[in-house]
Amino acid sequence: MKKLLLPLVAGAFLICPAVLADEDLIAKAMSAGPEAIASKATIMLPDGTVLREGSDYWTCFPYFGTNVDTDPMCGDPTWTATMLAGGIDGDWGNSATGFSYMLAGGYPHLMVIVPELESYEGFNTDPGDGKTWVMSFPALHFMIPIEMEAEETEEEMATEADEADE
Ligand SMILES: [Cu+2]
Repeated sequence: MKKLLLPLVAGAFLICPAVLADEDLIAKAMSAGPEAIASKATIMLPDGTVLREGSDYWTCFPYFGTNVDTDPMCGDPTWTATMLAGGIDGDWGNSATGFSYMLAGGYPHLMVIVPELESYEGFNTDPGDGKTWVMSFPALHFMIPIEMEAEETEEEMATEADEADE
């Protein structure tokens, strides 16, 4: 009996994405971009399913490919079209310049893809050192760190309050 249960449990995990409520997916997608962008953006799943119609400029995704644990992203038309054409694992082609926000992940950043970039030798590849970094997966693109000012200010205020208490 136990042997039968294991595959059933594994199967339940596989259908997890479908179980996530649309509101949760939309909220997750919107967390990737600045409020002014996210509030008007089209919310889309990686397979092209539209969860919420928006303007035709920014499109926010709650995750990439089939991995719901990946960080959400808001892309401009070039970025969105490039991603939908190649998928997260595909060859994006780098045929045009496009921009994308990833503000909700471990390293909040802006991403830029550029056309016909043949060499990125010498560019920083470490996302943790505060510099612009370059990543070649799934396609060559630059990442620009962004500090989340609201959170920082709250932290600073808390620190200042602590110091005032002492
Ligand atoms: Cu990124």
